[in-house]
Amino acid sequence: MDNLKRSIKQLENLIGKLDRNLDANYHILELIEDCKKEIGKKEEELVELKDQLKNARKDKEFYLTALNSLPNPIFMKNSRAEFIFFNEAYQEYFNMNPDDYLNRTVYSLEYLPINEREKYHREDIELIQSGRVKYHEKFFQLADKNHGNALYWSKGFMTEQTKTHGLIGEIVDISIQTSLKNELKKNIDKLELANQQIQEMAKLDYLTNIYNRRVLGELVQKVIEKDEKKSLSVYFLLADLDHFKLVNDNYGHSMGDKILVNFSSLLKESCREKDIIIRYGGEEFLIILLDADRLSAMKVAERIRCCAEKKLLLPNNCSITVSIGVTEYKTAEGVDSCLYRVDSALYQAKENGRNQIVVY
Ligand code: GH3
Ligand code: MG
Ligand code: MG
Repeated sequence: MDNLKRSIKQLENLIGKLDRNLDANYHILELIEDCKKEIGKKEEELVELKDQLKNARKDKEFYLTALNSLPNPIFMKNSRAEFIFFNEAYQEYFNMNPDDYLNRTVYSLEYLPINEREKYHREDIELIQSGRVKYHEKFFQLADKNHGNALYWSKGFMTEQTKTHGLIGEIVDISIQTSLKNELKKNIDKLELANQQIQEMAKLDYLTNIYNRRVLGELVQKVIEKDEKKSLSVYFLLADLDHFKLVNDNYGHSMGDKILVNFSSLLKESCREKDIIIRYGGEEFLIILLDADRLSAMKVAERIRCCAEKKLLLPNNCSITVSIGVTEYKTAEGVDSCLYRVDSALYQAKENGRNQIVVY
């Protein structure tokens, strides 16, 4: 522009010195005028371009500042899948120097195994071409040498006017959420275990530590149904300590408790592991003999009765006796109906004078 102005000045000087015909001078003056107009136009265009450049720089700074203000690591790649931008959060998260990676594709990152590099590069190219989005959870080696659990998100795109392809990605660290989730899972597991233990404890009698009658509904039905498939039968025994009220009255409640605990041990000793012993009421105990027959059930009942007579002794050496009702559980009759029958048998044993067994 300055050169052009200088040339015009020289021309004007020359014209002043020239002694030629007027037509030629006039033509030159016209040319000079055109040039001046052209220069004016160019000057205006230049001012406009300078404004545009200033605005573009302002915009660039604005968008860069915005991207750098984001707390999450952000990166961008060009149409050849080469890194062209990392925000400050990215540089901090990975403790990296952008100059080491700019204008390089993931394929050229030697520290990654070759098969991973190939895979990621292929993915990048595919996303850039298709404009698709990719989203997955990933473990990263972090600046402090720890591993960070993060959500990795990236998307290909194309600008509308210039049809330029690119890719933008974001990393959202979820290490805290992951450790909270793991912590929560551990606590839930502990709670579930505690809950199971509570449920098991709720089935036990606080004094004798054998089952209480809560198990009747669920456990007994289940066990009986399983045993029904066998050729041998299930037998119900209902044992009730005789004149137990007198024990409490004469020796106190704690002596009564002791007898109840001793009787529970005695029952356990007299039965097999698979049989079910339940404290059915205060001094009433239900024994369910699995895989038994009439003779074996009577033998067990008699063993219990004998043991009580011999071992369940009071301080005055008198024994506490037990009356027992015995009955067979009939296939598919239901627990309640069997209980009714065994209770009747027990009642009969009491009626007959106690310290005996009655089979119904
Ligand atoms: P029967 O021969 O007719 O069965 O007479 P019994 O005295 O044994 O029967 P009764 O039903 O009249 O009395 C039962 C007693 O058992 C009354 C109650 O105080 C006592 N008992 C029930 N549960 C407990 C307990 O947990 N501890 C103590 N120490 N006594 C209990
Ligand atoms: Mg009794
Ligand atoms: Mg009773």
